[in-house]
Amino acid sequence: MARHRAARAFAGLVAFGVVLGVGELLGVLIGPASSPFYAVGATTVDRAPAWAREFAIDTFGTSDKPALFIGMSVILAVLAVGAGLLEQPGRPRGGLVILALAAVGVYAALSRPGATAVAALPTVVGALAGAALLQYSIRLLARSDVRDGVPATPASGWPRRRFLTVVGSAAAVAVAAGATGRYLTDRLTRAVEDRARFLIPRPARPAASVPAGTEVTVPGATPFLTSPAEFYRIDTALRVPRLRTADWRLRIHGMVEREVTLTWDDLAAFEPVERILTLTCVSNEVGGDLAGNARWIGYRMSDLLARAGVRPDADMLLSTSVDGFTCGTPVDAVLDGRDALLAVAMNGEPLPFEHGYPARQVVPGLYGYVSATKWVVDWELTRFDRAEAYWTRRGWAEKAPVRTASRIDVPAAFGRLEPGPVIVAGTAWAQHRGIDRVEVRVDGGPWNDAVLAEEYSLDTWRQWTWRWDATPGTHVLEVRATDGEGRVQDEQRRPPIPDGATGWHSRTVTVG
Ligand SMILES: Nc1nc2c(c(=O)[nH]1)N[C@H]1C(S)=C(S)[C@@H](COP(=O)(O)O)O[C@H]1N2
Ligand SMILES: [Mo]
Repeated sequence: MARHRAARAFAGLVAFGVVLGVGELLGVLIGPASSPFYAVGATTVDRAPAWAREFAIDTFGTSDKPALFIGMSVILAVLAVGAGLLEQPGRPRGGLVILALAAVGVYAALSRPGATAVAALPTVVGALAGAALLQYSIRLLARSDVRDGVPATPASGWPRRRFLTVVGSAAAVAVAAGATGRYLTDRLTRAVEDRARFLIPRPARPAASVPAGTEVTVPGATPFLTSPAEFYRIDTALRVPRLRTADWRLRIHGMVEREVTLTWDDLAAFEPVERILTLTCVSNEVGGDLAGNARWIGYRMSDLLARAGVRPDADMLLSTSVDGFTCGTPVDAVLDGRDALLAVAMNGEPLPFEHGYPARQVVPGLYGYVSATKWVVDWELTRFDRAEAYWTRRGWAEKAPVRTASRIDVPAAFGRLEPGPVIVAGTAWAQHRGIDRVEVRVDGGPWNDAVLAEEYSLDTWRQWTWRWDATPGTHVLEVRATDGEGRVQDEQRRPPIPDGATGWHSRTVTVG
């Protein structure tokens, strides 16, 4: 049995494929969160320490999920090859590897939000099928070596052919089961059709128009409105939830006068509004691009909450998404008259699935992790001294107003410029306080006032330009903003954890 290394490795890979494929297909019946691959990935994301999340976002950005999937696949492939090489007729040591991993899968599936005992089933059935296949195929391989006590000759090739047929068909079945599982999960939810038929509510008045001069016209500058393709995406969802409006509910409960559950049709009773609002992520590094500005249509969160009647001693709105993510927003911020929205449309379209279809929150002035729950289905009125939200439990601040930030977008980093006049351009934000001043300096020299673009509102970012007479040499450009309350952006360099990065953005350019 020292022979056939490649064949045994292949048998191991196929056995693992069977575990995952069968798990995926059974997951259709029991719920997509019960498929072992998904459950382990999602639990990894939820259990990851804060530094790991920052590392993933810094390294892979919005591709952090594909990166996790690839990482998991590589680890599984190595283990699968190992299991294949370990397995022996009558001694299913590879099968034990499969069962040990299945225990991890079962644990993960059972710890998904709302999981019941049946969530273990896809993993258990898949693992038994995989382990059985591995033992059977290794026996076939052994028989191709020795038949009736006589060493194999080329003539005794039938068990080997049998091995190839069995393992080959199992591979095909595993791939088909996995693909069918994924396809059915998407089809059964019918969310794509639902979104295609979605009727965007029409606000009586559109958002205030964007005055000329809000957007700077320098090539390479950040557009005032972010296109959906450019809008950053940050969330913990390994599979984007696919929720139909017909299945959507918003349950408002906890410290309220009367509990209410709103259906999608109930929303029609509320007044739709349209607003342009800038959303930013606490994980954004100084100079980073985890910020976007969009045109949102939705309902005032305060209108919806009035239905339930918020009791005066509640200070936290704990919102939960359909996949179990939670967010704690100060009740004050939702009720103080700012445009805190339950948004249902973004840039004239139903929300993209990745951005929260069919409904998500947008609250000006607060980082996304404490305010912007996507796929939101539950609002509990509670208190900060009683409840803790997803990221707070993982070491992030319980409250997180957006910090004043500014960024140089043009010229590009480490660009080469001609001496003479150069337009430096960028953006700055301090949502709900506004930007009153932006200054730029060169090589640590005196600060120069940048020209501010037109202010759209306190809740949106503000573009700026500054004309620089560039002289030959290598130079460092730095920027800082002052918010609408007269406070200058914090110079001290701090990492995003626990409540947002601080420090001035700088860019090095070479002239001449
Ligand atoms: N359900 C859910 N909502 C969520 C998150 C999440 O992980 N799950 N992440 C939040 C964070 S950290 C941010 S910054 C914003 C990002 O919104 P976007 O992906 O639409 O840009 O969504 C927030 N809402
Ligand atoms: Mo975020």
